[in-house]
Amino acid sequence: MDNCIFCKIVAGEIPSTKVYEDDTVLAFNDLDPQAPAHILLIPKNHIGSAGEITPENSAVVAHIFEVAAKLAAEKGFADGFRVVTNCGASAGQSVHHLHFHLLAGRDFTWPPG
Ligand code: DGP
Repeated sequence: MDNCIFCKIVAGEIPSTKVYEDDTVLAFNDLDPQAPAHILLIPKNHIGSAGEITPENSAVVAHIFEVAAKLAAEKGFADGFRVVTNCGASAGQSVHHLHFHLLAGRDFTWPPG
């Protein structure tokens, strides 16, 4: 999609520190880390947000969670990590391409702010 930062990262037009890639999913380090480990997991195909997940495109979401579990285990965070997606401006979504934040390496509070 034109003017989507994460589509440009998928296309290699914007550099990123990739930590995982396959045919449908890309994971890379967040530019502004909020924890010692802060990885973004995205579908390669553009989905605007969690609010646009449908029966037709939802398979990649399950795959993203498989990748998140694999990365957390590989990096030694299987005992405690957080996966979160912000949907809409009022929830803090700033990039309108579905992404899941995988955060680990520190304690987290609940509820989030
Ligand atoms: P959110 O606020 O939930 O939409 O999260 C967007 C995240 O994307 C935020 O933590 C910062 C990150 N981000 C924005 N632009 C870039 C970029 O060009 N590269 C990388 N690696 N991360 C980015």
